[in-house]
Amino acid sequence: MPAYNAGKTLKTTYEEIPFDIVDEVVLVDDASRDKTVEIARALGVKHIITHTRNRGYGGNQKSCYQKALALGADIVIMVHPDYQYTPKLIPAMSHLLASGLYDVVFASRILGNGALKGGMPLYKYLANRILTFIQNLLLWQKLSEYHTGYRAFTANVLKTIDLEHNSDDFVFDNQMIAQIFNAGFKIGEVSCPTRYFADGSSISFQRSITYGLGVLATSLRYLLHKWSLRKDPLFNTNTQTKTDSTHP
Ligand SMILES: Nc1nc2c(ncn2[C@@H]2O[C@H](COP(=O)(O)OP(=O)(O)OP(=O)(O)O)[C@@H](O)[C@H]2O)c(=O)[nH]1
Ligand SMILES: [Mg+2]
Repeated sequence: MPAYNAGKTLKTTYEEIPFDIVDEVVLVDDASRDKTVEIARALGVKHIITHTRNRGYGGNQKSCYQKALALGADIVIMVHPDYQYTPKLIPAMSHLLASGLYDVVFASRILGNGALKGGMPLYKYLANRILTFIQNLLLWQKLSEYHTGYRAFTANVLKTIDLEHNSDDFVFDNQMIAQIFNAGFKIGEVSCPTRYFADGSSISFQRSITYGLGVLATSLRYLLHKWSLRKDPLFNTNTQTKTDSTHP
C-alpha cells in the first residue's frame, strides 16, 4: 500500500484484506502529515516503511516493490489505502496470476460501465477514455483503461522491468505498463467497482494535466523504442542490463 495522508481510510481498507491468502502487508508512508503511520501500527500492519521526505506516488511504489521482493513474494498486489479500490478482489486477481494465464492483472473501473455512477468526475472519465484510446492505438494493445491504481504482478515482472528508472510521480504507473508490454508480459483485467468519496485522496486537476502529458510522452517513447529510432533506457530489462554490462 503506497500511503500518503491515508489516516481516514486506512482502517477500512486494511480490514477488507482477505488474510486467508495474503501473507504479508507492506505499507510505505510517504511522509504523511496525518496519523497514517500511528494508525498502521495500531492496526498491526507488519511491514511499515517511512520516507523521511515526500517522494511522490511513484517513489512510494518503488519502496513498496523493493520490500515485497525482499520478503520473497511470488505475487505482489498494489492497493491504494484510500479505500477507492476494494481489497475484496485480491483473491480473483491473484488466482489469475497463480494459474499462469497472465503476468499482470489490472482491476478496471471501465469494464462494467460503472465509473460515472461510482462518482468518477466527468473530466477524469473523458480523459481516461481518450488517453486509453490513444494508448491502445500507439501500443497496439487492448486494455479497457491504463489508469487504474489497482494492480497485481508476478514477482518475475517486478524483477525484470527497470522500475528504478521510472518517474517518482504519478506517471510511474503508466511507464510501468509500457515496460510490461515492451518486455512481452501479458496483462489480464477484471472489473472493479468505482468509488469516489470525500475522504478518498484524489489527484488535482493540475496534476492530472501533468499526468496526461506524461502518459502521451510515455507512449511516444515506447513507439520510438519499438521502431528502433531511439534506444530508451526506460525499456532496459534486468537481463539486458546484465548483458550490457558485460559487453559495454
Ligand atoms: N497524492 C499523493 N498520493 C500518494 C503519494 N504517495 C502515495 N500516495 C498514494 O497514492 C494513492 C493514489 O493517489 P490519488 O491522489 O488518489 O490518485 P489516483 O487514485 O490515481 O486518482 P483519482 O482517481 O483521482 O483518485 C493514494 O492512495 C495515496 O495515498 C504522494 O506523494 N502524493
Ligand atoms: Mg485516488
